[in-house]
Order: sequence, then C-alpha cells, then structure tokens
Amino acid sequence: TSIEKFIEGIPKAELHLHIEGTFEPELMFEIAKRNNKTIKYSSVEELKEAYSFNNLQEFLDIYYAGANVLIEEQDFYDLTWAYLTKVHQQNVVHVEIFFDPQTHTDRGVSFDTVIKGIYRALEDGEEQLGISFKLIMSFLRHLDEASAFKTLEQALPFKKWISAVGLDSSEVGNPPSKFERVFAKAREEGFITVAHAGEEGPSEYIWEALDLLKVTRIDHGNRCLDDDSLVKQLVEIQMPLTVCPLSNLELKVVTNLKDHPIAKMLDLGLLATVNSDDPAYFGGYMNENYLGITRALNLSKHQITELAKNSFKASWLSDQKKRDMI
Ligand code: ES4
Ligand code: ZN
Repeated sequence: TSIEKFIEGIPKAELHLHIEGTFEPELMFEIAKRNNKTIKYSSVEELKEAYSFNNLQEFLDIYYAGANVLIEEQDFYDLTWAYLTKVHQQNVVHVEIFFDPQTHTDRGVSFDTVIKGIYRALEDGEEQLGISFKLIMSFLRHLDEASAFKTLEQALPFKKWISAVGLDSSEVGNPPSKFERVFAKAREEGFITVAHAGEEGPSEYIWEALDLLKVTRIDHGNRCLDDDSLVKQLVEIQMPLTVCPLSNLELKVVTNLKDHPIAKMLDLGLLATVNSDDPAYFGGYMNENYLGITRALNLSKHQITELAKNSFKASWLSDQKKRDMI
C-alpha cells in the first residue's frame, strides 16, 4: 500500500537495538552447529514457538540462552553483518547499537572477541552499505556494581570504538542508582551515557537516570506518562525517548498496539523515536515497527516523518549530518 511504500522510502536511524536481539533462529542453528553447541529446541519452528512472553524476564531468559552459542569472533561478525544487510533493505542509514559484553564474558568469551567481531562488521557495513554507526556498551543491571566496573575496565583499550555506555536487563529492583558510581567513572573516561528506564520500572527510575546517571537519552521511557512534572521536564530539555512499539507489545508493556502511547508522546512535545529493540524476538525490524503503530494509531504521513526526523535529531551524528537528514 502507499503508506507501506512511504515508510519504506524514508531514511531512518535505529537508536535502540541490542545486537544479541537480532539473532535469527536460522543463523542460531547454523552457528550452534559449527560450534558443537546444543540448543534446547530441536528445530527453528520449535524455537520460534517458544517466543511468547508475559514480561521482560521471560524474554531475557530466552535471549541469554540464545546468545550462548556465540563463541568466535566470526560469530559476532556474522550476527552483526546479517543485521546490517537486513536493515539496509529497510532504508536504515544510521545505527547506534547496544552490545552486552557481560552476556559473553561471564561464560568465558573474551571482551576482545566480542567487540572485534561486531566492530569489523560495522566498518564493513559503513563501507559497503553506507550505514554509519555508533556502538553502545550496555551493563547488565541484574549483575553487581563490581562486574560493571570490571567491564568498564575491559572497554578502556577500545575507547575509540565505543561512544556510550548503557544499562539494560531486568529493570524492576535494579534502579539506576545501583550504577551511579560506574556511570560517573564512564563519564570521566569520556563516554556518553544512556539507560533503559521506565519500561517496566516506575517513573522514579527515569528521574534517577537523568539526575544520577546524567543520560543523554532514555531507552523506552514509557512510564514517564505517569508523572506530569517529569513529562514537562523531558519536553523542556528535549530528552530523546527511544521507544520500541513491537517490543512493548510482545513484553506486555502495552496490551494492544492501539493503546501504544507514542502518538500521545508526540502530542505532548516529547522527542519520541521508533526502534526495534530485539527484532528477531519481537516480530519485526524498523519498518514493521513503523507500520504497526501507523496502522494501530492511524498515524499521518506528517507524524511518520516527524518520528523519522526525531531519530536523526536524537542521534549522535554531527550537527552537519543531522541538518542533512532533518
Ligand atoms: C532488552 Cl526489551 C529489553 N529491556 C531490557 N533489557 C534488554 N536487553 C535486551 N532487550
Ligand atoms: Zn532495549
């Protein structure tokens, strides 16, 4: 249809994507086989049937299990390259992606192996597909502060490759305040900071991300709508929210896309963007996310354009490149 063509046609930036969340079942089985690793499910179809979640934790358990088969640098390269070729077809021209080093270092894969595979694919993607990129190292918030500090140390030799640090995994019970000192050290070292906040956790966690972690973007941020004074502040400082519609639907943050708050966010003047989070698990990449909310909320071409422009505004591209895209 014409609205589909319109969504496909506009250039977009992806600002909230976990590279481990792009692991498609077919590639998972292929990599498991060459690494002599077993998967709990006997076929791609059986694995896909397990992708039904009642909350964030149920998803995370499956997501970490899937990542278990990634061992060699080439595995991380293949994972990242598959993602880039996929979104290249969707007119995604810039990506700022998360990787979760602790998911791999905690099972004996070295930090170097992980980042070298991902980074080499990103460089090839820039050269061969014209996709510019930034890399965000995300700490797992269910692990302790000491583990995050250790991960930050491991990242220092690769500082030139990593733009920012983030915070993901099980939100409730693991508030931003748990990582205040790690993030202070990260900022001292020159990293930008972002954090998942207000996905399942309360609006107070968004305040903490702003006040204690000094973030430049909030990942998700849905629950800001519970607090009028927080919305006012987010609008005033034009703090980007990297919203993930299909993720919200699959993890029951919203029960129906028709109830998704992204149109309301735009109406309130919030700098909301559309992102895919973990597309291999949530049933869609960038364009499927745009199409889902467009149909459910009857978005106009003007609103779609605003969301796409917001993705560049909220990015860490140079001011010149932003102007070119907006
Ligand atoms: C995540 Cl949707 C979501 N929330 C928190 N942490 C994550 N890691 C990967 N996807
Ligand atoms: Zn996320």
